[in-house]
Amino acid sequence: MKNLARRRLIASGIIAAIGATVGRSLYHIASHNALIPPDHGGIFGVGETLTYAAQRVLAGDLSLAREFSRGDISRVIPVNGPPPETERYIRLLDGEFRDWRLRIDGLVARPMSLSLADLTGYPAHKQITHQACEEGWSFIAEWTGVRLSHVLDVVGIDSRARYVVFFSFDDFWESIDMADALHPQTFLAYGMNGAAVPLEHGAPVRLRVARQLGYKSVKYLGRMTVTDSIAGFGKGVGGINAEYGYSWWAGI
Ligand SMILES: Nc1nc2c(c(=O)[nH]1)N[C@H]1C(S)=C(S)[C@@H](COP(=O)(O)O)O[C@H]1N2
Ligand SMILES: [Mo]
Repeated sequence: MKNLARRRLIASGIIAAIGATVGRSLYHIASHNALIPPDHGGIFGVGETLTYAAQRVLAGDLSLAREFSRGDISRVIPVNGPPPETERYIRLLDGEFRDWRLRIDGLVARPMSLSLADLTGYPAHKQITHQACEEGWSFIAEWTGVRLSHVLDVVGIDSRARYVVFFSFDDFWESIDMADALHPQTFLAYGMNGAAVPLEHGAPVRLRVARQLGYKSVKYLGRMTVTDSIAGFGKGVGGINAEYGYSWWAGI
């Protein structure tokens, strides 16, 4: 009896503490734990911060996106936009991407330019995940690639690192925080459904961020940089999509 009563008291105390924390000062926690998203200043600013901070505090960094089986792979796969039309990209394509390199710089111990052979030489992983576009369509595909966390280990990230920013050959760019960058389902994908990533899906290498909407999965990667602040990139809101008013943190 006594024990049960005490346990109840402890439990209600904990619940009250959680309630007070979530209700009164999630914003406070957010600002003290680097949980303010880069697009917090816009009209949805407070909402963006609360969504992002609540997700990071309550769900943790390691929640997994659902993985599917081969039988679930979509037969029709939509494409978003044409491949890059720049001279540089067309030259790389003509050379079957032999001269393609992924440049990695910023807050890293060893800046590098990795070739496709470098990437395919690292431990390969597969995932069958769902990719959803903010416009309403989606598909399930099997992706093969190297975990971004492995590549970040190779280059050696600085303790000040807070974001990884990705740049493509078509002037598309996006960034993710370290929780997503180091997440086991965040991939640099060079294979799709058992073949090389098709041209229109981001050849030769695209990012896959399984826990966020499709627009975070940057295609036609050319460079990534590790940084402690994205204030200096574009309009400072963390990506081309956030510049157009979409959420920087696009968790699903
Ligand atoms: N470089 C680049 N990456 C991009 C895009 C783009 O236009 N350029 N579109 C994004 C959007 S809005 C979506 S929904 C997905 C679509 O991926 P898919 O074309 O393989 O279906 O890619 C994302 N990555
Ligand atoms: Mo999209």
